Amino acid sequence: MKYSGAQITIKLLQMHEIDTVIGIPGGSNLPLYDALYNSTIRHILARHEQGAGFIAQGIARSSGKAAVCFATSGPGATNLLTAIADAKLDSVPIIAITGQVPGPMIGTDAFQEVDTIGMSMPVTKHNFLVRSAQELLSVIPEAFRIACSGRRGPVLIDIPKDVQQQIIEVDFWPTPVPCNLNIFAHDSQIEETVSLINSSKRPVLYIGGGVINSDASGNLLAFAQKNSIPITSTLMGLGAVPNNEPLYLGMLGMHGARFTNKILHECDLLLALGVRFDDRATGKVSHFCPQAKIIHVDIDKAEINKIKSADIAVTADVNHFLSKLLERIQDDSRDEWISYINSLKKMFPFPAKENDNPYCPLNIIRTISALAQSDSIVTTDVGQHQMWVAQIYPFNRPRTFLTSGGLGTMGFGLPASIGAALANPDKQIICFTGDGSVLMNIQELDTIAELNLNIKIILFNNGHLGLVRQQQELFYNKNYIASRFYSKPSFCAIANGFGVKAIDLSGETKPVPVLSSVLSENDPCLINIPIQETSNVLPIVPPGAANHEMIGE
Ligand SMILES: Cc1ncc(C[n+]2csc(CCOP(=O)(O)OP(=O)(O)O)c2C)c(N)n1
Repeated sequence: MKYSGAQITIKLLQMHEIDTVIGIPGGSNLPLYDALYNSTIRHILARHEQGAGFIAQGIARSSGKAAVCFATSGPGATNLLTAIADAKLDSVPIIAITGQVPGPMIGTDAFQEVDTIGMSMPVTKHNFLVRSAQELLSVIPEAFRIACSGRRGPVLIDIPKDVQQQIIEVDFWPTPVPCNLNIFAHDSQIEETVSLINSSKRPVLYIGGGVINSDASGNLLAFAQKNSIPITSTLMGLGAVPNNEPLYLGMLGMHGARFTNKILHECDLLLALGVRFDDRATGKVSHFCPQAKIIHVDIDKAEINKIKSADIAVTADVNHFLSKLLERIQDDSRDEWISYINSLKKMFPFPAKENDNPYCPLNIIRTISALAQSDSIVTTDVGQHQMWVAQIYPFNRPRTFLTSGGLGTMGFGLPASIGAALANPDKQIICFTGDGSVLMNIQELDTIAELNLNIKIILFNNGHLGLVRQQQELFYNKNYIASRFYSKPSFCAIANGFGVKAIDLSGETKPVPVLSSVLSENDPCLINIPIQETSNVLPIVPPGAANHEMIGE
């Protein structure tokens, strides 16, 4: 039977179980949209391609499966780039399909022509410029295989318009290729690890996004509990360990609790699983865990020995590694180490001072988490609100905290919440954002209104780019420049303008009943919450300092 390149693309997406595509049409990808018209795939019209990329990320991060976004050539493709770079740094499998000017016009500065391949090369795991409709039959399955195998990541497929329109006879359809996660440790590495653990008196598990990506939470917990090893998590690993687990130490690093960083400073063995020793986690790297031997396990060989040399370096799937370790590790209660840790927790509690102001940021987050459905998915933007959520929200399950970790992209939260809602239609989505970040993709309120999604946007309104203001206060002699908003936009009026309900808590002395009522409803709502501009995220590791030198409460 005869098919156009566009029809081949759409049929292959269906064969890869893609039921939703997010994007914006334009001249160079209209044949793809025309093929989509006759398919069962649902199309979500984003209001900006960056929004489309983050909506796709929301689907991929919350489901663990690849998600697809579309953009036209030129500005459509450039608008996607930030979301693609963000996916690269956080290992998120998205497939970005861009239209390109027809093959014969490539390189002529044609209308809406940019070198999408050249620009996306450093921010994708892989990219393809498709030269013929026939090539699509191998490129699309290969794109899915690459995005989901090993360390996941974004793949871009640039399809010139003439390739989308080319008609060919297709007699044979390729079957989807299974993703390859079968990267296993050698038995000798497991034995060496067991022996290091047995000889350690003060071990700590340092876990990251790799634990979530390899679905290793169950084995991680069983292993940690069997041998009584405390666990600390990076921003990307939050949710992998239930918050109420006694062995859990919370997040480490720049805004971790003081006791967590102290414990790491004193540990004699660091089991680093699915982490990349990011500077936000390690602080001054030469001073990170100075007394510890290091076992580093990651599916990406390039991460091993990149920042910190490992005593045992293992390129492997973390879940498989933990399952083997669990078989061989002995029961141990580590009474001395655990009671020392408990004494440190008491000596340096987090938060240092309790505060009964309902508008204190940590209290707002506590209130929301108590009122939200227990299986809610949380997204954040980037700034102080993101760090407060990371510090205190009681995450209990993997894939319930979606945040821009590596790239730290303001504008992530709102569109990512749309993706989470699309992939989890029965769940409530809570998006914590700031008055700076929300403006960066505020147009997606229109998408939320159109789809009537169960998203609650919790806007921490401090009239500032809060995290920048905080840095200027603490490290730039209070030279406040470009961190204050002198305008006072009505975010409620803006939300209403898009058709989204909104509530303003300014002047509300009893916010809890109001929040309780709003969170019990199923439609979208923006909640504007005034917070003091002087609230800071503490404690904090000053730039260039070691984690144990953190300052603040
Ligand atoms: C796209 C982008 N531009 C700039 C920054 C630098 N930056 C980091 S946090 C921040 C302020 C965020 O302000 P807001 O969203 O209001 O959150 P708050 O810190 O007040 O909670 C800025 C400008 C960034 N992370 N992303």
